[in-house]
Amino acid sequence: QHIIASIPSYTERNLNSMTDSDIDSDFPDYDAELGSDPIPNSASRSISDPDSEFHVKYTFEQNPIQVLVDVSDQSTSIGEYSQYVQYFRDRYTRLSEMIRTRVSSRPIESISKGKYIKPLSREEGSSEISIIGMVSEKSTTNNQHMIIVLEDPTGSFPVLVNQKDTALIEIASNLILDEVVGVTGSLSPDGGILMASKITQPDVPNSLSSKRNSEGVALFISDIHVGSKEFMKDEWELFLDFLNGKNENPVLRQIASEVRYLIVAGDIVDGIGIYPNQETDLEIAEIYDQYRAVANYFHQMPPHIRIVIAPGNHDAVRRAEPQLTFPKKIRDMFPKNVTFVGNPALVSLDDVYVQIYHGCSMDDLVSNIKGVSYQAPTTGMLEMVKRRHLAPTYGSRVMISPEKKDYLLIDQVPDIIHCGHVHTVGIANYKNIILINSGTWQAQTDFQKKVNIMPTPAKVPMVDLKTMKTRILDFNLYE
Ligand code: D5M
Ligand code: FE
Ligand code: ZN
Repeated sequence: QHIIASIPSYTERNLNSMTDSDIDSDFPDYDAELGSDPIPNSASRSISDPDSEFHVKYTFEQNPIQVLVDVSDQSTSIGEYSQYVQYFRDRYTRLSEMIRTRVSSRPIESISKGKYIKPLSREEGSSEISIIGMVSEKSTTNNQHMIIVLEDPTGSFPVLVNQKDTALIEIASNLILDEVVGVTGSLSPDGGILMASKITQPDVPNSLSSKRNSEGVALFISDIHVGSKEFMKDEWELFLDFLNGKNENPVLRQIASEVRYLIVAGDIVDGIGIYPNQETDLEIAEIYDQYRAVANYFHQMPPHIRIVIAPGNHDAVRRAEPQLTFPKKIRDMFPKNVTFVGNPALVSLDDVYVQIYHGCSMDDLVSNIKGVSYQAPTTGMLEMVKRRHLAPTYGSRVMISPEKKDYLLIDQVPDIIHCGHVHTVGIANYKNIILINSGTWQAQTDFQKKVNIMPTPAKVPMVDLKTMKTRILDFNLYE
C-alpha cells in the first residue's frame, strides 16, 4: 500500500513544479502494472530463483560520481576562538550575499548610536532602510511585540516586530538563533530601534527547473543501526534480495535492474557510548565488530551499484559537524563500489546534485519552529532550505567545528536533499528541490518510546533520475 508516496508540495508559484496528482499518475514505466496489481508489502516475498532472469541495465563504470563539497580532507579546525570568528564571518558573508540580491542593505554601524539621519524630502528616497544580520537574540515584550537583535560584522541592532502585524509576527516567531535574515523597516523617532515591515530569508529562487538529463534509479537509506538489538535484520535482508533481483514481483525486479546509486545518510551502526546505558541495547558490543557486520551486508549488494556512505552521530567519527568521513580501518572493510564522504557532503550523481546531511539539526528545528515535527520530517528540511543552512543554530543540539568555510551552508542549490536521523520517512517537493528523509532500519527503542518518537522503518525512497519522480519502496513485514 506504500509503494507510491503521496507527496506534499510546498511550491506555490512555480508552474513547472510537480503536483500531487502527477506523482500518482506519472510513473510511466511502472504504474500500469501497479494499478492492476497492488503490492501490499512490496518486498515481503523474496525468492531465490526468480522465474525471469535479472539483467542489470548499468555497469559500475556507467554510474559516475563527483564529490563536490566535503570537509573530509580539508579540515583545519582546532577549535580556537579566532577560528570561530572566521567561521561565522564566512557564514554571514555568504548568506547575506544571497539576501543582498533582493534587499539593498546598509551596515549596522551606519545606523547605530543615532548616526542615521532621515532624508528630509521624498526625493532623497523612502524612509525605509534595511539591514542584514545574524539573529543573536529573540524575545517577546509584555505587550506581545517581538524584539529581534541582529548582528553584522559592524555591530548589532534591535528590531521591533509589532504584535498587530500578525503575518510578520508569525515569521518572526519562527526565526531561530544564528540564522541570517534581512529586515526592512523604519527607525524609531529616537533612532534606537528598527520597526520592521518586512523580513527576508535567503531561500531559493522560484524558477528552478527540475532536471531530466539523467536516467536510472537512485535509492536513499540511512540509520541502519547495525549492532542494535532493534536492527531489523529480516527486513534488511529483503532489501538486499530486492537489490539482487530476487523478488517475485516483476515491478520490483524491473526497478532493481535500473538501480545505479545507493546513498546512505549516516548512523550505519548503533555505535558505542552514544547515550547512557546503551550497552543494554546492543546486540554487537564491539565497535569494529559492528562495522564488520554492516560492511559484510554491503559486500552482498550488487557491485555495479555506486554506493555513497556518509556518517551520522552514532558513527565512529568526530561528533562535531561537519563530520569527517570514516577512518581507513573502517573504510577498508567495505567493497570497492563504496565512496565515503563526510557529513554533510554535496555529490553529483551523473549530474544530479545531491546534498547529503545526517540531520542532527532536526532536533533543534522541531523544538523551535512551529509546524516542524518528527512525524513529517520534510517540514524541517524545508526550513533548512529557506535558511540556506543545514544547521542554523550554533551551540544547541548540534556541535559545530569552526572550519575556514561553513560546510553546512546550502550554497549550490541541489536537486535532492537527503537527510536521516529522525527515523521517519518522508518526501516532499519544494520549488523543484526534492526533499527526502530516508527513515531507518531500527525498530522503536525504549528511549524513543519514552519520548514518543514513532519510527517508520524499512522503507526506501527512490528517485527516477530521468523524470525526477519519487516513490517509496516498503520492506516492512509487519504493517
Ligand atoms: O536519533 C533517533 C531519533 O531519536 C531522532 O528522532 C532523534 C531522537 N533523539 C536522539 N537522541 C535524543 C535525545 N537525547 N533527546 C531527544 N530525542 C533524541 P539517533 O541519532 O538515531 O539516536
Ligand atoms: Fe539514527
Ligand atoms: Zn542520528
